[in-house]
Amino acid sequence: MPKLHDSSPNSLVCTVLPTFNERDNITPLIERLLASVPSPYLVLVIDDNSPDETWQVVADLAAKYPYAAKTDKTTSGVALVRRIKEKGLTSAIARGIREAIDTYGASIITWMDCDLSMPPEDVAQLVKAIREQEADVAVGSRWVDGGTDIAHGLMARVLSWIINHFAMLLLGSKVHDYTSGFIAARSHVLERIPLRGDYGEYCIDLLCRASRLGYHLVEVPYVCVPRTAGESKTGINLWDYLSKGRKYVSTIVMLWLNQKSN
Ligand SMILES: Nc1nc2c(ncn2[C@@H]2O[C@H](COP(=O)(O)OP(=O)(O)OP(=O)(O)O)[C@@H](O)[C@H]2O)c(=O)[nH]1
Ligand SMILES: [Mg+2]
Repeated sequence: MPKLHDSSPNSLVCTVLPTFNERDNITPLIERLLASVPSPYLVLVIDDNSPDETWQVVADLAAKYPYAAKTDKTTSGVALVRRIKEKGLTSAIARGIREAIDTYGASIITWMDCDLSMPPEDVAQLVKAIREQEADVAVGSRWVDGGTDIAHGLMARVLSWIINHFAMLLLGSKVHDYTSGFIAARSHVLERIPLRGDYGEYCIDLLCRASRLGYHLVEVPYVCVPRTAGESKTGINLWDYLSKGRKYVSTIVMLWLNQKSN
């Protein structure tokens, strides 16, 4: 499929939505995305056969808003990948990136949590940062002016502060929210830097490697708000946070030790 220049307003933007048991969040999330991100635009859900049948809700939305790029280049729509045998956040996003590029020819790819903690309307701001500030990667950031986190308690915010300051100390302070998970990037950047890891540590790894390769990273502030439906996959107690935090710390240390890693 021919690729239009990344910055062209006619080039395809694709938002990859990794879902596991997000039945009550997915419809408002997708409808708010479709209402706020300019066409041509594709919402691509990668669901890991959720027991709550999120995939069925998405299949209905894909029938209601079909993505018809082959016949109409100005269209917006929804598509679904239902994975039966695979599971995991990073591999789900990676699958979405691959489909977005290979199947649909997207030139800008974004992704986010599907718990409505990241305001869907802010995706348009990330895309704008890529198109208008000529960024290669736009990072939704809680920890720059205008951003904050009102979703998490003190313990989670303190741990996030410690991990992000540790990352800035060892990996550089071009980014203040290494664990954001709310990203837009040009496709060629993602083709060059495949995601690595199991969970949120892929984000630290991606942002560090993109920065080391000289890509232009910009941060766009966003306010992280509480999930109102469904359950957190990270959990809420100290043990859950420490077990995820341990992977984040080891990722930072490995990247620091392998300064030339990319
Ligand atoms: N496809 C897929 N998606 C997943 C998997 N695990 C988590 N997700 C999705 O990844 C996103 C992040 O999960 P959340 O439950 O928000 O967890 P979190 O952001 O780490 O934790 P909170 O800070 O409590 O929100 C959500 O959209 C989940 O549905 C998985 O194994 N497969
Ligand atoms: Mg979340």
